[in-house]
Amino acid sequence: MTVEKKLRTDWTLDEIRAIYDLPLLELVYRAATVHRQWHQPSQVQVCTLLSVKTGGCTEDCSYCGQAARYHTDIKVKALMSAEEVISCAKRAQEAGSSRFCMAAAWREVRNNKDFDRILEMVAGVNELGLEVCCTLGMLTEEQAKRLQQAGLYAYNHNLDSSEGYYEEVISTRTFADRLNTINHVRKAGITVCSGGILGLGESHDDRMSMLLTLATMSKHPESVPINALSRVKGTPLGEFPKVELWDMVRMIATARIIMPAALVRLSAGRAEMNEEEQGWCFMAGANSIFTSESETLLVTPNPGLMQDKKMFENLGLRPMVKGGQL
Ligand code: SAM
Ligand code: DTB
Ligand code: SF4
Repeated sequence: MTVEKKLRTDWTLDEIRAIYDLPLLELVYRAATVHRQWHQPSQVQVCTLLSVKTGGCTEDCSYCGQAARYHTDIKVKALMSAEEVISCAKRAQEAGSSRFCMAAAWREVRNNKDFDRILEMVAGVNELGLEVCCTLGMLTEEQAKRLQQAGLYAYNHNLDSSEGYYEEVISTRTFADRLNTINHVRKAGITVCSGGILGLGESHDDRMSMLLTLATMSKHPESVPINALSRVKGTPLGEFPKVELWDMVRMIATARIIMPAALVRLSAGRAEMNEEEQGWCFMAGANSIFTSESETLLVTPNPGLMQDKKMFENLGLRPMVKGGQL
């Protein structure tokens, strides 16, 4: 039987709610079915994440250990050299990664020497044959174009939460600022990576509303990271409760059903999950993870490469090759 594969960008909140509120096992079954219609379920994209500039950020994102205003133990690290970053990307590729994401603790990109160095990194990583991604804060359309010309494949810019809850979490920029940057990225012909975080004190309605914003963009983001808050001592959310597994599973499954072609990335939070828990997330339609050589995402723990290798073996998963969709 051939299944009609159609992407919808006209979802309503009620339709999303009807999916999100399904009994959990029914929801997972439906998401796993959609996953199999659109993807090879044994393939998981491995995206290596590197913090190229760490800490000292001027923003007040209340979840983030890199915001200068909170008293955390994080060590500030200036922008790395292009050589260091490119050799890290080479090692990631040798370890089976097909995508490389460079993150900087910046509010926005400025047209200066640091940006020139980022462009050099993008070109170097692209030359290796990896999908290159960056997450550098806000961008103008002009800057997005320069990144595209240097070889940037994807830009990560998360909505983080719903429009309504946004100002409870961040006061130094707006939800509209976020959407503007995403539009600049789209206009420059770069693929969009955008998702959010669970565990910021938001309601289920906020989670559905964030999914609605993503799923009604004129084009769905090509990748959707779902992060569980990684709690950092000293931040306003440092003592918040751990996100429940079933909340992650529910969010991933709903994202998979409403944005079937996207790579849904099981992002922050894996260090606090065992293999069985992560297995549920893959069953619910997650098909990408972040890995890192340093066993940290940016400043919080992430499983090591050997641990992930063992998990892939146990779950019958293999790293996706570049551009690898059905
Ligand atoms: N500074 C840039 C920005 O905020 O757009 C890029 C880097 S920033 C660390 C990238 C994303 O990581 C944030 O948008 C947020 O979704 C996620 N993130 C940051 N801290 C997190 C935490 N403690 N737990 C989970 N996700 C987090
Ligand atoms: C995303 O959605 N998650 C990554 C990446 N994009 C840049 C970052 C997660 C950060 C987790 C907390 C930390 O280590 O700072
Ligand atoms: Fe800065 Fe990004 Fe952290 Fe916000 S999430 S404080 S913008 S590094």
